Amino acid sequence: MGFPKDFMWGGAIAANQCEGAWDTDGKGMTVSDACTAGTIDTPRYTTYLTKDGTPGKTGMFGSLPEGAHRAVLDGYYYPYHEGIDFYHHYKEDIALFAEMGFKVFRMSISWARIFPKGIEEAPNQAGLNFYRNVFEELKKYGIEPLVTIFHYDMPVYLEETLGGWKNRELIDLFEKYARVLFTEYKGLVKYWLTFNEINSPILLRNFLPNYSNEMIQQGVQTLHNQFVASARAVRAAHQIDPEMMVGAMLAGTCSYPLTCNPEDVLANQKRTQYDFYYSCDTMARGAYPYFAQKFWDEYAIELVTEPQDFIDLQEGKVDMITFSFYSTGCITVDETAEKAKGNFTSGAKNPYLKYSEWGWSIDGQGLRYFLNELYARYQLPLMVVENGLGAVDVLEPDGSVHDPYRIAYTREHVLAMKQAIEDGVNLLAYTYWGCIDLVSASTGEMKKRYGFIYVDRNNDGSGSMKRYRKDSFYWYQKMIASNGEDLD
Ligand code: BGP
Repeated sequence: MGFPKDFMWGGAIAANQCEGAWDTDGKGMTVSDACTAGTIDTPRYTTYLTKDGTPGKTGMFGSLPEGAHRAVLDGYYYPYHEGIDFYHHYKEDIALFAEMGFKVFRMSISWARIFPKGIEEAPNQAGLNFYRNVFEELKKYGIEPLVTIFHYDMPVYLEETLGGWKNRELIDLFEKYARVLFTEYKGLVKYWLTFNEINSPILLRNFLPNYSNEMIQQGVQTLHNQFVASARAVRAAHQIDPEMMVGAMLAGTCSYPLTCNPEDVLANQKRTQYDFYYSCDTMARGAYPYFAQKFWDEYAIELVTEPQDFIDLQEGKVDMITFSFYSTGCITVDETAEKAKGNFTSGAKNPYLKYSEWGWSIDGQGLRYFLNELYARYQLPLMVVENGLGAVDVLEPDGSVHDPYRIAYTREHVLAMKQAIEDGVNLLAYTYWGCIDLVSASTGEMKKRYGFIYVDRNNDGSGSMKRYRKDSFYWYQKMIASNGEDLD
């Protein structure tokens, strides 16, 4: 028992949070490039110039005034512009991943490196070459790439000129982009994920203050268009190379009822249906679930669809289900219950769990529970493609970093996966999030570090970009060598 011999251990990153080189080799501007840095207490902003050239800013999820364009302004710091400069350090970084014994490496492709605006006839050769070089470097060490096609990194042109994912034109553009990738990297990349945390547009309703009905309308339409785009990509991948396996990737919004009050139990069931199963059922079963109509009615959603969409959804069912899992939440009808944060999980504080420095709960057993729930429902192979602890690390003068908290977090989740496998779950892979320190998506900080590898880079952009092995690096290496048995 325990982990199967061919279990894929590894790590995960995303293009915008790592690559840097934001305007190099013909890459177009993406929405990430106009995102400033924040902290746990101060928000990140999107900066812009209005029609008449006046500079302005709005919250990361806010909308721009009519006619304004995202712009890089003086006086702001944009952490994604340089990231951790993976663009120029990938060989060194991959050598370190190989040293830890990675079998798989999850990364994303930036659409704007391949199609700078998103609408060009022909792809940008320099962008295609960059990713080819990365995949070939991985192959040199026998590391399997697991590639996310869209990870929160939209070409600005598509967002501003076409109106983003609420415009159905993006479905065709995405299919074209995905086909280029499948054709170009056939034989090099077997595992693909279409959209990172595809359920996220509707999750925002749970915690953004001022969340309007118009926003949920847009969120649900965005999701529909992305489901269809994803299904078309799955079908294309199977046509181009039947060996390819394409997965859905969702934010793993695992939650419990806060109490055994049946009202809490029902509230949690409904939350899970809307937040997770609505998306996962559609992608895995090829049709919207039975409660979708109720969800649309509740928010007075007017969904724009075409008859062919439903055929596409049926023909483009995913081969596997993958998800991010950081923390769990508690749902209750009691409005006075103490609130908690989390990665898209929200709700009340769980008195049985510890919380990270950024206020996210730590819940290894939750992962075992969630894996069992998903396998029971879908009987499709699963992958945990994001899981990790963001914490403040100290680089000692001798270049070491002592991070027992990260080892403890990872140990707890590895053990939970082992138990889930022993329960009978078919789990293929584990890619620890932020296996090398990177820019945090929610806060834009470097200080919130996930890595087994420390990157000398600070919140204000200072630092040498030098890489250092943390204590967790050696722990993960030893754990992989024992295929999940040696957790000391
Ligand atoms: C997920 C995203 C990742 C990653 C992670 C950790 O939602 O898919 O891109 O950043 O969360 O979040 P953060 O960086 O905010 O700590």
